[in-house]
Amino acid sequence: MADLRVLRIPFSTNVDRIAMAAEIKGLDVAWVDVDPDDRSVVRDLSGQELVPVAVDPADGTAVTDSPRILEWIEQRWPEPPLWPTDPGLAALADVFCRRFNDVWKGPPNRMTALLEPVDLDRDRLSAADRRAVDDDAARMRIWLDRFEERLDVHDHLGGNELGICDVTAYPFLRYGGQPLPPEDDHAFHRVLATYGAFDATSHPRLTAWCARVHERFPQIVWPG
Ligand SMILES: N[C@@H](CCC(=O)N[C@@H](CS)C(=O)NCC(=O)O)C(=O)O
Repeated sequence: MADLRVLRIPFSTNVDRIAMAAEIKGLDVAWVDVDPDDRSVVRDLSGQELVPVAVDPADGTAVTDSPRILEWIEQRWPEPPLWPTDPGLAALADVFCRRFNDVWKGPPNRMTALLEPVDLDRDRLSAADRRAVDDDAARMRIWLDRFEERLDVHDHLGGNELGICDVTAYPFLRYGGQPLPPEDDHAFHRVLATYGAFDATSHPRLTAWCARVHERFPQIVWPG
């Protein structure tokens, strides 16, 4: 029997987090591919429609929401740890992840909501919406600089070891540093690729980090 079952759809950033964690832990995952247009199986199992959903095959427990799934995986399979073993560093990692999920994701989500109906053409927005998009674009640019500064001190976002901060951020940040596969037409991913773009000249450490993490998880990146 697999260690866990995970419901997924193609090109899901939040599913990629679980794939990275499972790879670090050496877990055997039974992936269940869900039709993005028919979420009934997700709804029946978990009472909501979003993926990932992790299911414990032993007792059928369904866990939703990638940060909660990551915590559940850490508790269930503690070795090797995703969080730093030092309690102070573990608390800082929690702060980083909480901020990433609750704050960093805000701008690209808001921009997608505004830009998707106009085919990502900023010029077709009202003046107020254009201003909102530009403000969020500026936030994304500033935060790229913060990640770059963070990587000046350490090789990974949470310290010297690859861990929960990288698992949390990489599936999103990578869109800014790698070519988008032509078959990935998610508006959110196009927003990340356009407004979160960086390269070896603008952000050399972030680019090197992206390449390091990509090398560690070659089978996860760009599935499909
Ligand atoms: N907070 C949730 C968000 C889950 C989420 O938004 N999942 C996306 C895929 S990455 C989804 O199912 N979106 C609905 C859709 O694409 O139709 C998590 O972190 O797991």
